[in-house]
Amino acid sequence: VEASIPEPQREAWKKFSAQEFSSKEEFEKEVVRHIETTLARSLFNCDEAAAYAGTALAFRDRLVIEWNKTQQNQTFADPKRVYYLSLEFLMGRALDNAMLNVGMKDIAQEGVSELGFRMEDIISQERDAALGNGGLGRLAACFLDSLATLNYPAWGYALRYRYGIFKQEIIDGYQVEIPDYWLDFNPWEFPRHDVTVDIQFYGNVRKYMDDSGKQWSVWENGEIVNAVAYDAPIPGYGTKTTNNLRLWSSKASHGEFDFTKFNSGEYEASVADQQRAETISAVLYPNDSLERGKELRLKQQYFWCAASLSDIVRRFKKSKKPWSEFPNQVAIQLNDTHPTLAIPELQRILIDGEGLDWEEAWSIVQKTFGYTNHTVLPEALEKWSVPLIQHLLPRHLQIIYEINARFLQWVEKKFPKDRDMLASVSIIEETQPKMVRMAYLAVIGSHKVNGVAELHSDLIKTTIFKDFVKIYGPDKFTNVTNGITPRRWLHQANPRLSELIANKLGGYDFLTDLTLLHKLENFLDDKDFRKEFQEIKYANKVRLAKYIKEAQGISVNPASLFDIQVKRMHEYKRQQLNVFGVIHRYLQLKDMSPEERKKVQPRVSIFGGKAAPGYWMAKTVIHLINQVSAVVNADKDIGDLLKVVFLEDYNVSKAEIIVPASDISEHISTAGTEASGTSNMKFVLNGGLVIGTCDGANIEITREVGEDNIFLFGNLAEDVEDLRHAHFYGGFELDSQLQRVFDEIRNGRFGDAGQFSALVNSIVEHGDYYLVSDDFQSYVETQNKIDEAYKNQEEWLTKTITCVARMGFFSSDRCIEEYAQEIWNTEPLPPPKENGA
Ligand code: GL2
Repeated sequence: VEASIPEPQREAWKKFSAQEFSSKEEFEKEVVRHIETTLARSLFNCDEAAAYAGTALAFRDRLVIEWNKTQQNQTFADPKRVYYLSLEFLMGRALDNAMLNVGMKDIAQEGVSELGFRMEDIISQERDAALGNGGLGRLAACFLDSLATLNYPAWGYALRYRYGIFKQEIIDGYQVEIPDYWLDFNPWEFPRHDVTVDIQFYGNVRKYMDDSGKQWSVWENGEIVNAVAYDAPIPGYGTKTTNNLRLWSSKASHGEFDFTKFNSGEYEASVADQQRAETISAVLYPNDSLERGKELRLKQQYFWCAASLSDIVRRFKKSKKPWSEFPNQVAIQLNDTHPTLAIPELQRILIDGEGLDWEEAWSIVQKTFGYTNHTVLPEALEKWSVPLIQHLLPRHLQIIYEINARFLQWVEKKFPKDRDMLASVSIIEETQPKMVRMAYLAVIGSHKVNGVAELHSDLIKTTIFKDFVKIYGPDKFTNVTNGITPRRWLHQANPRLSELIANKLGGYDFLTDLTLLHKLENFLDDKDFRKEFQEIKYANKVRLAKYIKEAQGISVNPASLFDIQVKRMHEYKRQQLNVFGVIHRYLQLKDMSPEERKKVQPRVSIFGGKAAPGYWMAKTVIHLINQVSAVVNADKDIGDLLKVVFLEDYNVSKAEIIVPASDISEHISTAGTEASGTSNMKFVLNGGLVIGTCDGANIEITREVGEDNIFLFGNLAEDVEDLRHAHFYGGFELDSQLQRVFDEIRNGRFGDAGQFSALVNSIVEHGDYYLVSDDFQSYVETQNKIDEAYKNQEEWLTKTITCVARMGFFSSDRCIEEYAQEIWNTEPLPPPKENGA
């Protein structure tokens, strides 16, 4: 308020307030101005990087103007806000998205061309904002796009990692990790040096009684680290709403370094303190669906939760509303268990800071939080050791124990004398050392818990949270099937298809109401439409083929069937099943006569994905794929009949080239292991068919597109336990085709066999946990069906168009509406109508 300009001077402000460019000429003027003044370059030394910077800064100005207005409007209206807490936001590039969302790409395209550049070249100068591992982080990014597009007052909160997910290089067939220092030039972020929070670690808890006899706890003598906010604007599509993504960066609390220490000769110590503080937000943990229990990770989690909550509470307090109103003003969604410490942290703020009594505070906490579970994999369920939390966050441990004690007392009343029940739902696992089960704390501290696809949401109710369903009843648990934003994953990645659809449906309304796609079924017999649809797919394959040539030096024929599996490398996702299938195909081709080979459908098998640096088995699969690629691609007998490609460094911007180019994509996880999957949705929306297991969102994709339009195979989730049991106790007969694949691997046909023995043995000797051998035969048969189906190009085309038409359900806009209604109880706040608009 103090910084507000007094009324008499406001006239000048209004008169000179920043304006948005609205024509090509104004755009060019802004670009040139930024290049000449912000960057201090000129037409004599303007390379593509500078042209990107100028264009980005011109668009940034536009976003900032709308961003300020949105924030002012929200401050004024003070509606209930949504806060999405996610340790990962896999945003990808921002410029193209900004241009399309504000609807100025055409103008910009002409503008940059008049200035001597091509838009594609400029766009590709941008580095991905890669603050995430995979599906979970990309989902958060899609949600931000939908929240802004639907005008929800919403904030994302995360960490400003100095290093995002590593860059992957393949050297001699092996993955090598290169650090991703992405902040060299990032025009999209705004440091808010005035928005800082002191975050405490370690120390001890002291209890005292005040004059009125009230008991207080103070957490003191800790180490303080500073959280500094960095904000990035999130523009909605077709609306002026521009939301905020706030990233926290860690800094030593005493600034650069401690001058007392420095002056007393402890130069190194003072610098070391500073570095230790900065380490907290230095790096994204590169594990997908895996927790490793490192102290620094727990520090990251608390640092981010505490900074975000302090910010949220500060904003709420400005409204001067009573605390009982907090859950009517604030909805906090926990993206997985990573932000679970926000639960005891809010309880701590309310009781230790604001003096509320326990029950009142706890009821506010429970009403405020919602928790999304993203996995049932045991290795991904977070547990932190009690001694570690005791050391790092002593007050939080007390609060967690108190939450648990009160919860167990309540359970005891409902289920008297049921010791097993108490042990099974206790937040504390009685192991040595004791562990805090974060998922249980998240369930107990939230009013709703959701899974991310129907099967997954059912599974959590019958497995990991079974007892909680008994305790709370089924209504606490719900499903919100994942979705994707059609802006990035159709309009931006596949502009020609988006335009074709717009021509047929009479405009781009489908981008904000994806169910309108169903009208495409009316054009199934429209010859021109079909032809153009097919041409676009072909052009997208040509584009990918060109990229493969440039990036990997491999020539592939775009007329082949493009079979793509791109996602994180993980045993449960079963890239090994795919590569064994490729080897099998290769061996069959080798067996054939030249006449027989003529009948074969040529295929390109494309893989891509990163393995966690410490995940040895996943790295072995990458190595095997690369070895197979080398052997097959060099085999003169085979030629174009089979090509195998491992695309290096799969990320969001590469996905935008890869996804529109598939004929078939693979989503072949062991049934019951992939919570949802979201790339399956992206591929189908772009006119590719799916080979998949009955897992995650594949099941709902099948419901929507029809069984005839998807290639399902493999065992069902309900059979997995028995099959595993059978492997464990009975051993098994290996399918002869898979046996042959293993024989060829073992005899060194794909390089040093010793490298792959653990991989093969995991199946033949160690119980085949992911049931590769059980599903191999039906996988191979299904791939053969695909070859046959692909030969009938007209029918194939009908299938692909039908699939696109039936993908309306999978928009992330639908997800956000479901969250808003069933979990957050929030309303949109559309931007005010402007004068003359
Ligand atoms: C994941 C699931 O594995 C994936 O199936 C799901 O689509 C996404 C988003 O809900 O979440 N869970 C998880 O821990 N990671 C995922 O990608 N890393």
